[in-house]
Amino acid sequence: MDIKYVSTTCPYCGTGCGFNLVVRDGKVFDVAHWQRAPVNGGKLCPKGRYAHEFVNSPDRLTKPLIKKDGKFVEATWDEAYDLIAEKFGSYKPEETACLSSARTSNEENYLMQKFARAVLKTPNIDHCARLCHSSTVAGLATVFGSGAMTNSIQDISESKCIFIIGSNTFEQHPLIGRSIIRAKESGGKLIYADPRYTPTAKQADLYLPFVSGTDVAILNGLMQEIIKNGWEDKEFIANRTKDFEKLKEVVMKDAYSLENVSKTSGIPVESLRTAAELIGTSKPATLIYSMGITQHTVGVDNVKSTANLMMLTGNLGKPGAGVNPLRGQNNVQGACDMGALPNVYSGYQKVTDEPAQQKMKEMWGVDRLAEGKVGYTVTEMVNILADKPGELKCMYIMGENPMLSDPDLTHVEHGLKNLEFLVVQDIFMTETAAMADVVLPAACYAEKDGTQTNTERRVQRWKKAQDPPGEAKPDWQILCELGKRMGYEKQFAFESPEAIFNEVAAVTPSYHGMSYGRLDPDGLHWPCPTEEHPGTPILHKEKFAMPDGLGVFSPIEWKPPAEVPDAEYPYVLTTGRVIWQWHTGTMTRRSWSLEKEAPIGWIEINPEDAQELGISDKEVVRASTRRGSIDIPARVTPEIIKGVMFIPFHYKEHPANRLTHNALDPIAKIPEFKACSVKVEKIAEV
Ligand SMILES: Nc1nc2c(c(=O)[nH]1)N[C@H]1C(S)=C(S)[C@@H](COP(=O)(O)OP(=O)(O)OC[C@H]3O[C@@H](n4cnc5c(=O)[nH]c(N)nc54)[C@H](O)[C@@H]3O)O[C@H]1N2
Ligand SMILES: Nc1nc2c(c(=O)[nH]1)N[C@H]1C(S)=C(S)[C@@H](COP(=O)(O)OP(=O)(O)OC[C@H]3O[C@@H](n4cnc5c(=O)[nH]c(N)nc54)[C@H](O)[C@@H]3O)O[C@H]1N2
Ligand code: SF4
Ligand SMILES: [Mo]
Repeated sequence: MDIKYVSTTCPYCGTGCGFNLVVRDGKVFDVAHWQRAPVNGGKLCPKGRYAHEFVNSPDRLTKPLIKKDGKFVEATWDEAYDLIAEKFGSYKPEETACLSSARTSNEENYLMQKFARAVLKTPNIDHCARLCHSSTVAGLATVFGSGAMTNSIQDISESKCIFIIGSNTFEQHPLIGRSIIRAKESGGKLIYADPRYTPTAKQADLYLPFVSGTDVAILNGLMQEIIKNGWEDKEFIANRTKDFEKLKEVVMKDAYSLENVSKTSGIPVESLRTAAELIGTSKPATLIYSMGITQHTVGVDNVKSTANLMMLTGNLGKPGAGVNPLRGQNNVQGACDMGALPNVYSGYQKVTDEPAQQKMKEMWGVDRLAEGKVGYTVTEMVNILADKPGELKCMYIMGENPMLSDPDLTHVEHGLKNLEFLVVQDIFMTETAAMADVVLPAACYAEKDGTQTNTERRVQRWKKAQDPPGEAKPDWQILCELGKRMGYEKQFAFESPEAIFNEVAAVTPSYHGMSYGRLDPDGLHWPCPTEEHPGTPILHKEKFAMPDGLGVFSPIEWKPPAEVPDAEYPYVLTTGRVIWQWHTGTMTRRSWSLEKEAPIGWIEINPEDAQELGISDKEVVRASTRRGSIDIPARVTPEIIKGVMFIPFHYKEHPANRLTHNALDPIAKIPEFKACSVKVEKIAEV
């Protein structure tokens, strides 16, 4: 028996834990702790611990499939490539679109945007960051000049006050929870604001329950109380920021007095006062947020408000402080860094910037790109497909499952059906792949080399532990073979992920100093501009990444969600996750150790609401919004605030996104997954 241990990085969340894949006779069969892993020191959450279980699932895609007369037929790679090349070649560039994947490596994302821009010449390239932290990228870039986590996971443990708003950290980023526990052990206080009393709430010293969609009011209220008591950091405000007076004008309004904020949000005045005092007087304090802040029509406003609070209290540029958006997918930070976005090349070099276009044309050896034009976002692509049939005709989706993960699935389905040609490249037959004309079988994380960038901007290695099943191939190899087939021999002549990474480093200023040799074993935090540079765990130490170096305060008024409760739809519906499952469940639902813990969906209902509706625990009820209805078991629990209901979006049997609202933030184009209006009814007995 031949056993080997291959150290690699977890394929689930953006924490970026390391572990060993245990390989027996050439097949991955277990995960073992890797004690010196830089982020997690060997500890894992259940998803990491069981990340081997789906790898050799009998459901893995093993052969290219082409749809003929409505049925999939196995095909050779040559047949599949020829068909894709012929079809994509027959459309105008602007009629085509690509979705890249935060589940794949940096190298693969880099190639996908290169394929879109240099081969298809289309500006339409995006990925699931749109549904996730696009408001962070847009919001923090305008106040700090850089849209990423300002500090490292490690230094959260040095904080004296941790304010978590809209992140269920202990379920969704469990190993970041470990840094929070360390901070608590040295006397740090945890404040947690969330409509639900989650496992994260159980760790809190102060819990603030509130109604979804009232975040700006709460943050403004806290700032008013801090200013009234003189707890603001006057020196930091004077030296490092601008527009404080504009902020003051808004937050000091009567609408944001603690009494009024309490009425808007449902948080008791006393709790708000205690929170303001803790945040205003603890040094250093840090703020952590995630989807509860970003997934709103006011997502960018919410993000800017979190930045206002931390600038006001001088909590930037030092250990234990910062504004820390926790990135979701394992490589969503990297997919953004690589330019799998409609407005930037890798390293956030703007596509509208003439010198950047010129540079990319030269580096890639092409005389034409999809230059100068910002492409469509994921959410815009779906809207155009549904509402303006014929404008977009042909789409290539790598490693995303919008038929469960996008808002308003009836609308998504209608849109995707309007496509003339759809390619889906995945490791399993998903709801989206089922609608495709061609399905390409990809290798998963355990079957390829590469890099991924975690939420704290740390670039780490993936290492190949086994061969892919059947004829499946790594995404990078598929993209190279297709690029060459479409006439771009030289541009896609990569023999290995390392060769692709070297090109990434050459064209991307924040990755210039990186190479595979330097990434082992601890990875490097970008920006890492030269081969000697040690990487940058903490951003904005002396100045912000703005032309004048100053952070910008943004005066923001609270606005309610796009859809608010009324007589017909009287409750707020919010959606999210559970520790045991991952998004559309393709991987976790094929991991028996995870699936058995949470095998079915549910809707959380406060006992008072349940009583009014005559609903008992575990009863199957009908939840309806203006978009659709689903039947789903009720979980009657005091752990959700009255008036708000919650559904996890993992379950195809009870798809939350049949109900969600496709209303978008005007800047980030992120949908309002965290608040719409819902009614819940008993199902008449038959
Ligand atoms: N187990 C597991 N872990 C994951 C994932 C997964 O699918 N499963 N997904 C990963 C990804 S891609 C992401 S983006 C992250 C997401 O990580 P989180 O953002 O932590 O997860 P969510 O459950 O979407 O939402 C977080 C919290 O927001 C609260 N919330 C609801 N409405 C509001 C509101 O209006 N305001 C505020 N402030 N809070 C509100 C919810 O009650 C919930 O507890 O998790 C990552 N980690
Ligand atoms: N209602 C509601 N909806 C939401 C959210 C919410 O909070 N509420 N959150 C949103 C957020 S934050 C996110 S990030 C999105 C996630 O949305 P998606 O990205 O669509 O969800 P996943 O299930 O992670 O889909 C990833 C796909 O990649 C495949 N895959 C895994 N590894 C590989 C690989 O190496 N190669 C290839 N080619 N494929 C691979 C998986 O099998 C899966 O089909 O969902 C969004 N949708
Ligand atoms: S915390 Fe995230 S990266 Fe770490 S083991 Fe769990 S899912 Fe994987
Ligand atoms: Mo996400």
